[in-house]
Amino acid sequence: MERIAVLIPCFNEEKTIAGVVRDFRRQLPDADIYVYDNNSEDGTVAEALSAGAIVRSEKRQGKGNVMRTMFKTVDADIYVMVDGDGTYPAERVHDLLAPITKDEADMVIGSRLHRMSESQFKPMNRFGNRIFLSMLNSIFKVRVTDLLSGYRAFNRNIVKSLPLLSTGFEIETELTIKSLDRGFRVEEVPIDLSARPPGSESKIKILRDGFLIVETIFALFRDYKPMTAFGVVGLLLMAAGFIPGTVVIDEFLLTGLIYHLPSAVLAVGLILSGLLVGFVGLILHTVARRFQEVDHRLQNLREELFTPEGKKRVD
Ligand SMILES: Nc1nc2c(ncn2[C@@H]2O[C@H](COP(=O)(O)OP(=O)(O)OP(=O)(O)O)[C@@H](O)[C@H]2O)c(=O)[nH]1
Ligand SMILES: [Mg+2]
Repeated sequence: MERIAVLIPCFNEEKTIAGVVRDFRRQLPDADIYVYDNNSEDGTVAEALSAGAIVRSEKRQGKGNVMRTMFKTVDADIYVMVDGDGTYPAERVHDLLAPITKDEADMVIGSRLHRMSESQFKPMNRFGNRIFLSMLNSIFKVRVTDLLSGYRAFNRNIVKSLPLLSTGFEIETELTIKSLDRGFRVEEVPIDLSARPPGSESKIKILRDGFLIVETIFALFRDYKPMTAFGVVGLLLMAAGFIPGTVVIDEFLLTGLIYHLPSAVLAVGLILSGLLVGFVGLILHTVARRFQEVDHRLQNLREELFTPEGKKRVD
């Protein structure tokens, strides 16, 4: 019998949280349902308790902070993560769980943007999602359709081994990229998103959270694909250096002399900077590779020492 934990990060969701807890209780009668409150100022805690959830609190504000605490402290075989705003369909949880229980995936994303989904997205959120997705798909060649979904299922292995650092809404981007980079099996299941009920408030601040997500994508690009990130900048610098460079070379070939000394200095400077940046990329690439190997060995070690349920293997 596998222990399932439903994890609900929550901040001021008194209107909807009780309904979410009850819906999941109905679908998964034996699961432990955790509501992780983050300094809510309304009746969220009381509502969650009255609906029968296990309520825990996290002082450090932000969905990322809460998720990291949940992943660290909650003990289960399978994890379901869902928002507390009642916008994700609880009855679809079985479809999210199926690939995990059959051991066909490590993480299943409930995709709101799948072509089979009929989601009630705010136009701005849909637009933002599309932009981030095309950035990510072009950099990392991932083939997910919903990067930022808050409805996911995980097995214990991925929950306990991903090193997550984000504090806010950028955690979902980090989660997706780090899972794919480490070779975890990621699947998507189409789901329909409904709108927040009237009176409940969105916690997303489009500008601030949008910037944070872009920043996260760039940071992951730098750390996980350094050769490409630095290589592109290096090539651009070198290409820029060739512009004054050709003038000088042309002149030298024609006259045997260099009159445009500043152009020559500029060309050399740009090309050397480009080379330098390129080499930084090469070094970081090698370092990142070696860390990937260490990561892989740690993962193997973990599998040798612990069962998938997290019990120590005895010899
Ligand atoms: N614990 C905790 N949860 C948060 C925080 N900010 C947001 N959440 C929760 O994260 C979930 C997602 O937040 P939402 O505001 O619904 O974000 P969204 O789903 O992307 O956007 P909308 O549904 O359109 O508002 C909700 O359950 C929120 O209560 C926070 O600082 N701490
Ligand atoms: Mg929401």
